Amino acid sequence: MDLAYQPSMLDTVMPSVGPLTGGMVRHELSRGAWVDHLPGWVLGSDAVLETLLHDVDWRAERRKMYDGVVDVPRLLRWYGERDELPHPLLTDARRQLTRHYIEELGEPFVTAGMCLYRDGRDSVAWHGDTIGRGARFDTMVAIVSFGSPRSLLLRPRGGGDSIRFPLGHGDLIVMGGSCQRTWEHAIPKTARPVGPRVSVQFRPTGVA
Ligand SMILES: O=C(O)CCC(=O)C(=O)O
Repeated sequence: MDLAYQPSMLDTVMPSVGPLTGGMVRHELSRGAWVDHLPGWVLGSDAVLETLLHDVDWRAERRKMYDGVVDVPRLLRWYGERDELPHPLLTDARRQLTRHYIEELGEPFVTAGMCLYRDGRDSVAWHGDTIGRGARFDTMVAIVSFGSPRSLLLRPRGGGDSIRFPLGHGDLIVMGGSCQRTWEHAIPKTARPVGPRVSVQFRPTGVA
């Protein structure tokens, strides 16, 4: 698998996360959903991306569709509550997110779901994270993005205009409130020549 990523000449610092206050902007959506967006939260993202691309045992999945079985167009890896994350920056990021949101969320972020979009043909279709508690209760999903910029689209469940958030190297987006059950999100395919992108999603227990 060729996962060449052009590192940034300026991104040579040790991986670290910045403050979660200041540059973060909350976008109130509708029906109690909101999104917090903080571009450039992680510094030194090249080193983290390098580890994610080459040290994670990415898994391909297949999904039943109509009368056939198709490849899921992205690779996946799930880290449970007790699993060691592949880069210490991610453990620190999860800790900082928990510290920042604990009053509003009422519980820590514990799991880390990871997706590798190898190029612009990889994508995820419209969905909410409603397999677990997100189907019935307000919750949060915090996503840190590494690698080539891709767009995260959000639209109200049942129809309506979509909103686009560009997610670049080291950017943070947090979907909160009723977002998983009243809105849907997607990463569409793109014809632009893009390199790999890894999405790291932190969730509380029982949210998937
Ligand atoms: O790639 C992303 O940032 C979004 C991932 C996502 O929506 C999911 O895996 O449920």
